[in-house]
Amino acid sequence: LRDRVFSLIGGLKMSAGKKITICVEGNIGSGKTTLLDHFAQFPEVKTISEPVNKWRDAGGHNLLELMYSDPARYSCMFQSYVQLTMMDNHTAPVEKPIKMMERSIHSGRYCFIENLHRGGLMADAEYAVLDQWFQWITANVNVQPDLIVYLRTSPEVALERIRRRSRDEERAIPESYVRALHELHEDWLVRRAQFPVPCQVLVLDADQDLSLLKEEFNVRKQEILCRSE
Ligand code: DCP
Repeated sequence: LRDRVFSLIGGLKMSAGKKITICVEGNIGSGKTTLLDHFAQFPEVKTISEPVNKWRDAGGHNLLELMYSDPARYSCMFQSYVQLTMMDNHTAPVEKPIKMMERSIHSGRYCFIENLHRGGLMADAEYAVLDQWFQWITANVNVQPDLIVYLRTSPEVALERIRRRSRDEERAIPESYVRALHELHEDWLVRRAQFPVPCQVLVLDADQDLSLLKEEFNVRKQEILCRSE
């Protein structure tokens, strides 16, 4: 099993006692929370959900709402807070051998900040400042994942799930926004077109119904957790 896991992961080096960080990535609505909830049952895993509740209540301010209501005005403020809360999650000490996080500071930079800037919703100067923060953090703080699990969806499925769950703040998300985010995830993690991929990537087909996806998580649990024993 150990050999199979290592060959599937493609050379991920594990030494006894080393703690592993897994980041779960994918478009909005791809099923990241479902994967994290599923893995929370395993004793060797500490799951850290995305700090979306912090984003909805930062000193009494709903930053997510502000960002969607006026992205040109608030997206820089919002993404700077995302970077802070993601850095907090990356550096949070855990007792268990495996930390599983929803998203990362990397998708914040390469997918969301990039998308907002390219879409004309973030000024060049704001983009430059956020990028310098990102460069400083990645050079000076340990925000390095050991494995990314990419929940790959088609934009249509992501849109359908976003509509179905109807989170208040996300009602006005345009279809083009989700499509553009899809392309950026693909550019980053599959086509490897422009930005550095910080670690090994495991791609899962997340278009399937979430109950089937849970079965796939079970089947591929070893691969995802990449335990050494
Ligand atoms: N978001 C953002 N910028 C980021 C990260 C997230 O604008 N750097 C936004 C997009 C969503 C909300 O925050 O409106 C939460 O997005 P996620 O895709 O990270 O989380 P979900 O709960 O949508 O994931 P899933 O449905 O896969 O569980």
